[in-house]
Amino acid sequence: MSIKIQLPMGTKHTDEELAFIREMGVSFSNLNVMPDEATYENVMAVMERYAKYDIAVSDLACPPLQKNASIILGKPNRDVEIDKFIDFIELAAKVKVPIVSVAWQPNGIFRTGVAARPHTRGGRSAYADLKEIEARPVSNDREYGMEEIWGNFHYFLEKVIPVCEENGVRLALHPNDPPVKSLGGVASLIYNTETYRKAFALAKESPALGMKLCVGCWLEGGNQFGNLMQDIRTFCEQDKVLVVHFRNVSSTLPYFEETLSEDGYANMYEIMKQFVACGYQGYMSIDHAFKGYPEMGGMLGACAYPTGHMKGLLHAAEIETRWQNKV
Ligand SMILES: [Mn+2]
Repeated sequence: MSIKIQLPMGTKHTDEELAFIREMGVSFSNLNVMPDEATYENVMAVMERYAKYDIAVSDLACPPLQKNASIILGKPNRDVEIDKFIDFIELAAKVKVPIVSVAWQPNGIFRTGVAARPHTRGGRSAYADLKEIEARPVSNDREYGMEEIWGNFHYFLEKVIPVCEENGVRLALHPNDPPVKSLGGVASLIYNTETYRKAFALAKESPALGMKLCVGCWLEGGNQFGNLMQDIRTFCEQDKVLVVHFRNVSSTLPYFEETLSEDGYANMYEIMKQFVACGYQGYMSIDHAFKGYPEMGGMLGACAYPTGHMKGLLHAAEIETRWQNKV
């Protein structure tokens, strides 16, 4: 058993794209399903087609439910949206995919832009300047404070965790990105190790709530987020890590660029070795790639090099760890 490499995928890949993914030796996909496609028949048809290319679905996400402003901000229609979330969990169970994505980000990820910056070798990549982000007006009708946001999360957990437990489905909770206390006037749920612990405690330590351990977010926050190496060990030991986002950045906040794995400030080989040493056997993806070029495979083409680099680091880490264990 080894760490399982995955790619974020949609439902409409061409045969050529699926063949390209198979050639990379990537056997798992984090499948994004839009609400109008979220039926048993549709998802099964996609999974059966992908299976012909030896690609299994490791986790499901429905983007409008994954980051749902009505649920997160406690809007009057939140029960309707939570019911849709519950339907999606039941769908995941029916198609035998045991992980569903969630991120408590009503306004998505905050970045200043996507451009070629000093650390990206001319590639167009996302970057964040906290000064610019903090100067923006509120993103919603008003500001939402910490207690209210946690209250809404608690309300969601009480309805959804029992359904997850009954169906054998686990939620993979991603941090708020960038990991700061509030974004666009909305208090962030997860911006450090302590807030993850608080979330797990609120779910009464149910195995139904796990995490997407986004190395990128940890690195953006640096020590403000937590001790990455120690957190990898602790959360692996507690079986909380369902998916890893293996991503590097140029520096910690207040300014960072999303870089190639080998160009950021962190030593990604040491990080990979820590996952291997901790016996992590779940899923791992590059999270984000550069913008790519339309005539060179677009986003999928842009994912190929960093995915290959990540596989190389995994391969080397496994050999080195095995060798060390023998001596
Ligand atoms: Mn991430």
